[in-house]
Amino acid sequence: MEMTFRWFGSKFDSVTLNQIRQIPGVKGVITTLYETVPGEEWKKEEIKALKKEVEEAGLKISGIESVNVCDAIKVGAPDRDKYIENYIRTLTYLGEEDIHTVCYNFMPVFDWTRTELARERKDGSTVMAYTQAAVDKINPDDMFNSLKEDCNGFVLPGWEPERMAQVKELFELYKDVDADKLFDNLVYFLNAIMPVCDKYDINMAIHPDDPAWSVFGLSRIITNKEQLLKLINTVDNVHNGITFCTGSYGTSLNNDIVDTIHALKGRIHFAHVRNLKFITPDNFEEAAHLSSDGDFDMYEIMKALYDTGFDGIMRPDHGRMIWGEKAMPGYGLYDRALGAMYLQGLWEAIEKSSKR
Ligand SMILES: [Mn+2]
Repeated sequence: MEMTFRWFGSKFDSVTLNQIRQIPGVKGVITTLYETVPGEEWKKEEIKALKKEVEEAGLKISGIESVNVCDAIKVGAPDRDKYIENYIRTLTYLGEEDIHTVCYNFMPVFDWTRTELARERKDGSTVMAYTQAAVDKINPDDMFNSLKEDCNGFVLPGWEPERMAQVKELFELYKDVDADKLFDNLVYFLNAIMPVCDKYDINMAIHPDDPAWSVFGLSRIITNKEQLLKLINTVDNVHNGITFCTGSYGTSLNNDIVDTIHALKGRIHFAHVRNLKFITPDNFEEAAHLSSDGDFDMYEIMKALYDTGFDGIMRPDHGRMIWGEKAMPGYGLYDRALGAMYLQGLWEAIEKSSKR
């Protein structure tokens, strides 16, 4: 297991590479070219420059999160092959720079959805939260505006203002894309990119839909064990793998996280490990990573990863905002650093006790 830390680039992140480097055990970052538009081919020089910046700070690029998949590919538009070609060239450049893990998602219109970005907890920390009742009340067009004030001036991944200005058009684009069609389009995309992934040993790692159910009537296809098994069996190549995000699968209390990790043995390339606290089954908030602060047994989650031989990259996921930090919601330094240490502590204990 390799512990890493997500970093959005010096132009977008309040956290610096030097700070990340001081978190014990963290040697690599998960990053991206944040300004690229989905569908666009990444520029080789920009990848090289990013790599150089990270390496000069004494770190390395452990993986990319994300190379986003554009809507033409997701809806299966007539011109999708052109965009798949761009994606393949991007993967080629990443492979040439010795980058071997790429996270992506196949969610229509909205990336992850939260209804509050700064819910205050008893201890004064703030966390992102989700209430189905709030989603049911809101018009999707207003979703972005309702969150904007709480962004602390940062651009949220998947919620870029240019994209959110076109929400109506996006809904129109997806209106005939049911779950079967979306799945077929995902398979078409994966089959097209597997040769380049084989050539450069790139592990594609799909991020689950968050929350793990349909929001605003849009199709969701990566939400549970059955769907994941269907995906890895349909494109049965080790490079077609999973980002196991506990805070996303865990949004549905019907999902057995530990059992799902066992079922996906060998195909989890990237792990996002975080905890949730449920107020009711459809009202939850993002807790600290510590088991007792939320509803997940983090020891059992880490043990399942260990027992299935997980040797990929891991990162703490969304953290609380604490100690007066002003950062992108979910992506401050302090609580994620605490998370990284806690998860490494669990891992060390599991590893040592299993070798006794
Ligand atoms: Mn995640």
